[in-house]
Amino acid sequence: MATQLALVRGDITRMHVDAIVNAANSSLLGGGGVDGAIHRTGGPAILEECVKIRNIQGGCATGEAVITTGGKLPARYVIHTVGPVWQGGDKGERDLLSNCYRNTLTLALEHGITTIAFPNISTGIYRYPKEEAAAVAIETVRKFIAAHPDRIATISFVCFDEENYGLYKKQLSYAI
Ligand code: AR6
Repeated sequence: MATQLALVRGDITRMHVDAIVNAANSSLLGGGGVDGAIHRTGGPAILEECVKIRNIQGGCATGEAVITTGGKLPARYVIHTVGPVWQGGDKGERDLLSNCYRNTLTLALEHGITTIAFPNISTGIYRYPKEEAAAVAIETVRKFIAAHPDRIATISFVCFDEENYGLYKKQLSYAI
């Protein structure tokens, strides 16, 4: 069973998958954008688990990932990862964003997750240029799949805005 890459336009909180990914901040206490939408729709159980994780490890560093329940979401789990704030591109942003995708997928494998949906991490409030962010996301995911063949059934990229959707559509059509 080869891993499928899927492109979806819409709201990630509606995805019926094992896990959706949250573009969180290092406090893990919620925020705006997709983070706000996930906590609003999933309810307080998600924040309760985030607070427990904070109490154990003091939040989540940029590029790292943690897992909680999906609460009332259709998804069973939420994997929270913290993307880099764009600071011009010479502060390690590329590697940090790549770490988000790789560490999230590693955590997914550890939990037996076979269907997972990513938002366009860092491309909203954190201002990472969308075209570069899409390239990092797709390249990192493709490398992960190649290194872990047949472990994950479907990886969806969920684009909330038209611009990201168009960029992913174009970039996903290129051969590996
Ligand atoms: N479903 C899918 N994608 C969404 C949704 C949604 N419901 N809502 C927004 N997006 P952002 P960041 C897209 O700002 O840049 C928070 O306050 C949005 O169009 O959510 O990583 C956190 O707590 C954009 O393409 O995350 C952090 O403080 C993408 O999600 C900070 O924002 C990411 O935009 C993280 O900033």
